[in-house]
Amino acid sequence: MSTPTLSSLTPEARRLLESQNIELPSWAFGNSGTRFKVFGTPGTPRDPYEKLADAAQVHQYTGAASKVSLHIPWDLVDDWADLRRYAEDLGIEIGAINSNVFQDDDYKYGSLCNPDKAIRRKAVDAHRRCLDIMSATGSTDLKIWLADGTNYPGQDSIRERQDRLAESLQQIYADLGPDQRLILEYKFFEPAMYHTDVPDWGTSLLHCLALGDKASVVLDTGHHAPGTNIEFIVAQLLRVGRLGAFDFNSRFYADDDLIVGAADPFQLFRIMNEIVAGGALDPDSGVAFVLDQCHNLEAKIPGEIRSITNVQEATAKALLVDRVALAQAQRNGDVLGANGILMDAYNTDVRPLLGELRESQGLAPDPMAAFLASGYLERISAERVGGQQASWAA
Ligand code: AOS
Ligand code: ZN
Ligand code: ZN
Repeated sequence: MSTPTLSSLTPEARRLLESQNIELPSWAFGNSGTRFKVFGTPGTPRDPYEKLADAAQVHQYTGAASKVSLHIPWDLVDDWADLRRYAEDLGIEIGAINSNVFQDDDYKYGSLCNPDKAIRRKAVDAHRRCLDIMSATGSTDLKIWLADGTNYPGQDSIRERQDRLAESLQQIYADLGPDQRLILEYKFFEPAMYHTDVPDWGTSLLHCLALGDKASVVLDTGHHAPGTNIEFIVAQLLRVGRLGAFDFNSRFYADDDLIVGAADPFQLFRIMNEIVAGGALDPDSGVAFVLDQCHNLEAKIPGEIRSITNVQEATAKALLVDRVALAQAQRNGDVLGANGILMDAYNTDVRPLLGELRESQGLAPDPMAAFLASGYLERISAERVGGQQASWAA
């Protein structure tokens, strides 16, 4: 394939690439680590305002990351209207609100699935508070990931936990505003080790279908067993109109939360290929592209910039796939021809194209170099003392 340029793209491919927006997680800017050690990074934000300021840097240099997800209660503030204004002044918006019902002692045996009705009510109320925060911040997505599950066979009834989950989700769903939706994430294990209450896309989808049109599945790329064909799940959820959002990251072993596209750029391309083929790249498609990552060793703002450019590269390659020729090869049973068409697109260097795109948007062609030259990291390292951890867990 010849080197692509902006003018060689179809107008539709160019529009889609220009309008691509990837949401950033507030927790990526806080210190994080493993259960062995949390290494601090100089300049780490001390509150949600500073997390937003850092996120705005990522958007300033990439032009493709104008939203920030918040995690509640990690990101609690006194005045939500004030935080919203602050974000708007920075040129960004508040994205999904992530409910956190896994840190209180009360949630030891689960939250929405807990055998104790009073604790289930407490967890439902925590989600209602998230809905209030969404109304105050203009956020439309309530993102639910549950740590619920059991560690030992017989510890609790798997079946009854599903019934409790359905009932709790129904109570939350009933309180959604007209422009709000509920998106339900799945994860095959951890922290529960024997069974997890929402372990896979099928379980999430069943609950979403039972709830109604305003419920969709969140696919976190790190939450699958090794070898899982994630692009199949993408295609299937798009087919039934229930892919609500991605949590992008990379895994080598488990839920590693490394930079998206770092471990397996080919997998990321295959996922974006299904997105493009399914018409889901358009910002109005209802699929939110969100990062869910932690930067334990690397600097956080550059880590997020690299993540955005990795997603953009995979997307640009997916947009280069010659879909007419591919359909023809597929119809003709031309196995190697069809595979070759995908590989041609994957093996194309799209970095010059993306540089050209950024320049056409008034940005520097290399966002990482431009950010590193700006002096922002040095300034926050000198100004901020006592950075906040991404989570309360050590
Ligand atoms: C947990 O493994 C999930 O990926 C959630 O999305 C979680 O809320 C996020 O990773 C922050 O811990
Ligand atoms: Zn996630
Ligand atoms: Zn995760």
